[in-house]
Amino acid sequence: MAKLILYGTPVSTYVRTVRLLLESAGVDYTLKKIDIFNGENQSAEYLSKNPFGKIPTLEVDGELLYETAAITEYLNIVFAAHKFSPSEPMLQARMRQIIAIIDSYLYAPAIRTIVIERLIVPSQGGKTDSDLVKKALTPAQRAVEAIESLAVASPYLLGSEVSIADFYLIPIFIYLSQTLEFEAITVQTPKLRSWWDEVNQLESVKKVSA
Ligand SMILES: N[C@@H](CCC(=O)N[C@@H](CS)C(=O)NCC(=O)O)C(=O)O
Repeated sequence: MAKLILYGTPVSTYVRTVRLLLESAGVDYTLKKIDIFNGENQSAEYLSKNPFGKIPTLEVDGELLYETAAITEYLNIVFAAHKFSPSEPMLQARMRQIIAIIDSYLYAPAIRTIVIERLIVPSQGGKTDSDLVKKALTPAQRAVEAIESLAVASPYLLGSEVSIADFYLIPIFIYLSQTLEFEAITVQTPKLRSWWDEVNQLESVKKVSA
């Protein structure tokens, strides 16, 4: 069995995406902490693994792989026999489309602005910038509503089987659901609300959130 080392901060949404896949596939791995809050991700040592200083990075038997989409695709093929990706071409394209929407349009307003301003800044003694949060609301709503229009969400985003798209959206909802804005962001997305009620009960979700 390959030796897997996952570098990252356990609270990171992208690290959680990879961990959800690893846990769901029952694969053994070591999580090596790289702290993005104290700048460890910008150290020369970490930049030699990932020149962008982003987490996660996966090491497979000494070989380094970064970018969550590449990591999840590799793990899904090698350790899960494609289980977390639909075989029907349009559904597979929908999975990639949802992932791209999360990367390009949801992560920034939802995590970098709303979650950071509402949860992280106050936890460090700072004051939420309400104007920033207000500006992020419409783009976050637009992205969540786009995902709603593509999703089956019964019980998983693409239907009866859990996929990499779920592993991307779950970590975002773990945090968004703790913000005051969650109600407004999901008011037009009833399917995603019931999806969230189901998936947040999964053992793998409880494990990566701990
Ligand atoms: N495109 C990267 C994005 C990863 C990413 O943005 N990770 C965040 C944590 S969730 C990070 O490394 N933040 C630290 C920073 O930007 O300095 C991927 O898909 O892996």
